[in-house]
Amino acid sequence: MRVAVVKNILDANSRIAQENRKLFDRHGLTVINLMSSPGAGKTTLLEQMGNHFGGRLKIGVVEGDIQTTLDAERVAAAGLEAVQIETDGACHLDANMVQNALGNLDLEALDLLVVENVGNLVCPADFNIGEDHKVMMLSVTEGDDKPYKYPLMFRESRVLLISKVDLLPHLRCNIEKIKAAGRAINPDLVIFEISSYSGQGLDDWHNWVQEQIKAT
Ligand SMILES: Nc1nc2c(ncn2[C@@H]2O[C@H](COP(=O)(O)OP(=O)(O)O)[C@@H](O)[C@H]2O)c(=O)[nH]1
Ligand SMILES: [Mg+2]
Repeated sequence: MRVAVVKNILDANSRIAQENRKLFDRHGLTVINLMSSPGAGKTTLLEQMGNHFGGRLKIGVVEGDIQTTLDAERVAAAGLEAVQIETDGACHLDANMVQNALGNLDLEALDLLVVENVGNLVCPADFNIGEDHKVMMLSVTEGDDKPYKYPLMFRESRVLLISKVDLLPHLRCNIEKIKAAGRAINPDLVIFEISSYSGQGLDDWHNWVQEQIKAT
């Protein structure tokens, strides 16, 4: 009966995800679910977004980690309104965890909410949280074969951020191979090559984010 159990869990999750979605819509809030393996550079990018958007966009962040409040502290220091979920072992955020965290944010005051999911290239792709866009990050240090090995997240995502491109000269990573494999899995994938260190590609990413902000 394992199949039935899994189906029930996903059904319950999508019901709560719909509730989250209604709440986000009521507040005119754009929501991004940011996913990657541990260490791809999600929190560093959020710090960059804090610096870039400054007073112009009010950004909230839900941080998901198995343990610690370190990431929430980092993004709060960058001027973002942050709340931390400690999953205590769970490898992804589900809609219920996000719903419980939302009470700690002033949703009406926010323009954008970014949920930094637990570092994991597999499980988070299975769980809708009521987001508008799934955005995944793959750093060039992870290797150019990863779209083939972890296709679900590439299929589910609207955007692929290929991160840490400043490191390319030191690696044997073929970025064209990542892009071709990503597009073979998901022809609609929007791809940005970025570096939070050098700043390469961040303008294009910030422009894309700005375009997604709902008119209220
Ligand atoms: N070379 C390089 N390192 C980066 C970049 N972005 C993040 N890092 C480093 O990668 C490590 C993990 O970054 P972090 O943002 O915590 O990753 P997260 O686990 O996805 O949130 C840290 O040492 C960052 O300084 C980048 O664009 N280039
Ligand atoms: Mg992080």
